[in-house]
Amino acid sequence: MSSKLIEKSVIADLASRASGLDQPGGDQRLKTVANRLLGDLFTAIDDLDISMNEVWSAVAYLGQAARNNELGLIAPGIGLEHFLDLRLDEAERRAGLAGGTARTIEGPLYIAGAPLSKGTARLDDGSDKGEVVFMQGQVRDQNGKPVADAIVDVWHANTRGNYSHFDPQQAAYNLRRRIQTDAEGRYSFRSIMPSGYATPPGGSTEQLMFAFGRHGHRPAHIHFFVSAPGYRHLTTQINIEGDEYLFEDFAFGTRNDLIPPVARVSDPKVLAERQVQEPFASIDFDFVLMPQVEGVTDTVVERERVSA
Ligand code: MBD
Ligand code: FE
Repeated sequence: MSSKLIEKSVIADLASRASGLDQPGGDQRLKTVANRLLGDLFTAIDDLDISMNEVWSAVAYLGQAARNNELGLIAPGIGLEHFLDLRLDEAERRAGLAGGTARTIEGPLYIAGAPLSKGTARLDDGSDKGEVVFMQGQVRDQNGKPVADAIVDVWHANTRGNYSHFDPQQAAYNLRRRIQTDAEGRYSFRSIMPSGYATPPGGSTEQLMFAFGRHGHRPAHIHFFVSAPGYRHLTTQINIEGDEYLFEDFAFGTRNDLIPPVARVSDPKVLAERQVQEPFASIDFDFVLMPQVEGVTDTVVERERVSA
C-alpha cells in the first residue's frame, strides 16, 4: 500500500470519537491527551505506511514487555524519563530556580522505606567483596547554608550490577539506606563500589535496544533522593568516573556535573582509622537543594514503585 491514504479530517474525527471527545463523561484531561496521541499515531501509520503486521507485532511486544515487568525499564531506554527531566529543568530555569545539584532520572529500581540512620551508615552487609567506597559530603541551600536533618535516601547496585529486592541473592535493603544529615548538614556512608547495570538478557528492553542497534548498559552509578522540609525534592545520581559506559548510558542519565572524582586512599593510618584492610575509594559530593516555591511544578514524582 502507498502512504498518505487518509484525509486529515478523517483521522481527526476518528481520534476524537475514539477518545470520547464527543461524549460528556469521563476524564477530560485523559481525553485531551488520548485524542492527541491517537491522532499522531494514526498520522504516523499513514505517513510511514506502517503495515498491519507491524502494528500487531508492536501490540504483542508491549504485551510481552508488560508481562516481563519491563515497561519501567523501556521508559528510560527510549529517553522518555530523561525527556521529562529536560522539561522540568527548563520549567525551573524559567521560574528562576536554576542552580542546585543537577537532577537525573530515578529509574525503576527504588524501594521505599530503607533503614534510617543519623549522619552515617554502612550500606553493604559485607557479603560482596567489592572495592570499599566511602562517600561523604554536605547538603546545603543555594546560599551555602547547611541543611540539617535532610534525608539522603541512597541506593545502588552490587558488584554484579544487581539491586536488592529485585535480586533474590541479596538481603532486604542491601545497598539501600536513608541517612539523616547532622547539624552541619553532613552525611557519610561506607559501601562497596557498584558495577554498571545491564538490561535483563533476553528481555524486552534488550530486544528493543538491539533492534535499534544500541545496547542496554548503564555506567556504574549511585542513586539519591535528597529531601528536607522547605526545599524542592532532588532526584539524582552520581556516575563513577572511568566507566566504559560513562557517556554511553542507555538510559541517558549521565550529566557532567554528576561525575565526582574518585580518590584512592592507601595511607595505612587512614585505613586503620576506617577499619579497612585494603586501600579504598573515596568520593566527596555535596548536594545543593533549591527552596520550595509556590506555583512551580513539584519535583516529588508519584509513580508506581515496588515496596518491600
Ligand atoms: C538502573 O539501575 C537505572 O538506574 C535505570 C535508570 C534504568 C535501569 C537500571
Ligand atoms: Fe540504577
